[in-house]
Amino acid sequence: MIMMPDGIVKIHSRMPWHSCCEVRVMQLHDILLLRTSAILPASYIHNFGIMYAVLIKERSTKILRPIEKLIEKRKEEFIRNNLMSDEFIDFIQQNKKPMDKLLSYYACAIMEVETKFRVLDHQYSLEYDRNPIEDIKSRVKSWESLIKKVRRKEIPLTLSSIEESIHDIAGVRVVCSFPDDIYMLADCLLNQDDITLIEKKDYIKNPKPGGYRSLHLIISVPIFLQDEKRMVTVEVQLRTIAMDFWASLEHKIRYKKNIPEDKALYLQNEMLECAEISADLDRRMQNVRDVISKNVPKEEKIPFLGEMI
Ligand code: 0O2
Repeated sequence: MIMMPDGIVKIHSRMPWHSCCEVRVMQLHDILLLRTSAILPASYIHNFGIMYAVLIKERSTKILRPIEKLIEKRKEEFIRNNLMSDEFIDFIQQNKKPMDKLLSYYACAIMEVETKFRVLDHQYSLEYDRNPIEDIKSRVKSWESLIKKVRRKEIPLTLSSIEESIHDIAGVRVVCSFPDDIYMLADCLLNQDDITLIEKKDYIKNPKPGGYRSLHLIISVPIFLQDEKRMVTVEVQLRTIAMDFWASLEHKIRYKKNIPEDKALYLQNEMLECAEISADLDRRMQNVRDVISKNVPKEEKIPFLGEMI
């Protein structure tokens, strides 16, 4: 069912509803009473399977109340019988601790990767008197979005398959000053002998169709526990301030679900154009910096930590 402007509801269906003049569309939280404005010819409906109806905003309390009560009752029964059952409570108790443990490994891996970037930023600022990193934002994927991804990708609900198949449970986002800094930092990270590159996606050289730009690295990093060394997967996203600005706003807009169909295309084109403008801004800022750094004499190299001893 698609909500059109001016209250028209477009229903895609193969049902021979042409004979009805009243259609009830039931949703869990809402019941809409629809009435066709005109009975369409049967051939039209059979050929295209589409019927237009006018949404009448009247709600018949007589019909709604008993149905709403019934839905509430069913919901309560479901929760009581399934979510509050002994079996379900046992399942949660058995899996919660291993799951919490697994997520804590990802939190440790984030600390390792963040430290690596902070060390690089520190060294760079000592050597070149500027910081290539503007900001580092990290997160362990929330339970909710992890479960959603497991469901979407039809991954078996076991810890080992979650660990194997989902690579962005730990995410580190590094916001850089200039595009060149992205590749410089990525090379420095990947040259470290404890880092293994699993996958590289360069959405800067090959932006996504919507305009998204970032360099994604899926890496494996060791964490050292009391009596074991574990390799943990981390997704590193490297982007400039301009790329981050665009992606953050696009993310917010994308999750606004009620964008009317006629505006969606306009917004898509606008976002694509904004992505081009911000990429151009990055190129120009990079160029300005290159011009300045070529004209300014290189400062005397300051020894870094180990070199001073
Ligand atoms: P969140 O909330 O940031 O975690 P995947 O689904 O990860 O297995 P995919 O789609 O190939 O497979 O991964 P990709 O393309 O590397 O994208 C993963 C992440 O990149 C996303 O995570 C976003 O953070 C970011 N991303 C990718 N495309 C876009 C985009 O078009 N716009 C924005 N704003 N971000 C994007 P999640 O899990 O989608 O979301």
